[in-house]
Amino acid sequence: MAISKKMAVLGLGKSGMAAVRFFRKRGYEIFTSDTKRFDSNDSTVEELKKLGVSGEWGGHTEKILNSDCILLSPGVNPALPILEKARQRKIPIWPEIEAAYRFCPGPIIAVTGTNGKSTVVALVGHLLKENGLDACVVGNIGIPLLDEIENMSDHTWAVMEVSSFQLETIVDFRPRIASILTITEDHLNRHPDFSTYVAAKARIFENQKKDDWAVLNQDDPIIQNLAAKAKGKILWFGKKPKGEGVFIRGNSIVWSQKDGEKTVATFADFPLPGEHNRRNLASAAAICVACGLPQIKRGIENFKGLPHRLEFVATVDGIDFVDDSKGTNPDAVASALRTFEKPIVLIAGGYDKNLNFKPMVDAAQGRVKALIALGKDNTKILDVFSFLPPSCRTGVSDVKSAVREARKQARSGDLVLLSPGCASFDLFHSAEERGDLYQLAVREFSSKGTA
Ligand code: UMA
Repeated sequence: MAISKKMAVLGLGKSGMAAVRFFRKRGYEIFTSDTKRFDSNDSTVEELKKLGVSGEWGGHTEKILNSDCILLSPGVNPALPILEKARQRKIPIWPEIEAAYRFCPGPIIAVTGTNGKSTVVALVGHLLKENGLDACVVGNIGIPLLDEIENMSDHTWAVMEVSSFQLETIVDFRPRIASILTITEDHLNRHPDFSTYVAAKARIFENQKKDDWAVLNQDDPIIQNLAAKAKGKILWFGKKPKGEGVFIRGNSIVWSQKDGEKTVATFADFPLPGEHNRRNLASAAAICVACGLPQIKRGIENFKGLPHRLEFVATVDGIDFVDDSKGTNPDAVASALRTFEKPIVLIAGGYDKNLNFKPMVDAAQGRVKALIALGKDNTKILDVFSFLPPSCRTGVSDVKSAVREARKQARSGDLVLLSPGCASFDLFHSAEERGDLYQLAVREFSSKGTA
């Protein structure tokens, strides 16, 4: 199906604006719609004016139905009543990644999972480039594919992080390689239940053909169950080898096939800490194998981790401060906590996505000595950490207070870890802003001796 020339774009963040720029340049008539009330001098409005694009602010009205195709930004819930009307009128509704897929000149590697996907796509992109292939890293990591298409050729691998929000409304989106890394609870404020969330993730290989690859985590029972739906070839990765696949064996990652084993990579010089990062490298290696790179000769040692993911900030009075602001679900916090041997003062909390905190509370036992709850409403998180004495549980609603209180609880040799297990939208614009403010507060504290 060709894309219609009359398009409504819902949501004017990164994805929506990438779509507006891309399709306007190609002569499409575009109507934009956003729930936010933009000021007339807002830079988004200014850009739309320059592009000659009209729009409505403060809500999505029936005006969007006067189009032949509706493009959704990931943050827009496809269950909105106005979109139901669009479906009744048989107006196609596509996520931005569907449109991008149709214009993408090169093969797509799509990576999803509850945790690890940004690190894995960054790692795969880096390893492909270091080993002589052309690649660009795009998607939920923060760069819409539509923004990169003009820089790509048919030899460029689009290494794309895809979220459940982006996958839930795909139509023909077909990645050459689809990978699911982990599935645990997340985003239950948007998806009605866990099984709907899992079903959205599983759509990643729905349109694959028999020569495509599904690269799947063999250690995750939910992903094992989904494998029956894969239509392409399956390449397993994991810790406990069962059959053929790419597995962790001691300090190596090996590709095990019927006719023997080959070493794909070793962990010897891998700079990222933690068991979960070993799994991230194994899954990246498996994806590289599926791309036709059976041995990773370069790039492991010089991979820089991503900002706000176990990012070391400073040591102050013998206390290490670490920023894991992108740890936005309980499972991510559990992985972060298991990475360190030192006693931890944990800064956690924020916008609740209706998730069960049990994984982080289990991992916190014997590791976390004090909790600083950072959020607008700290009731739930303070409550689930009730195994700590009241003097070791403090609620705050700004980052400077969080750092100050954490410093009071910590002793030399301890570690202060910001790993919220929640979204940031109650107090911040984004997880990045939360992490940046934390790093600033730690640095101010280290220079002045006070937060
Ligand atoms: N909006 C509406 N109607 C709605 C909801 C939102 O008009 O019903 C408007 C908002 O007012 C705002 C705009 O939509 O103006 C924001 O759009 P968006 O939320 O889709 O955000 P983008 O800037 O387009 O960023 C999106 C992803 N955001 C979400 O999935 C919420 C980014 O992932 C992604 O990096 C970017 O596209 C590029 O692909 C962020 C994220 O939090 C990092 N992702 C979730 C996660 O990783 O946990 C899934």
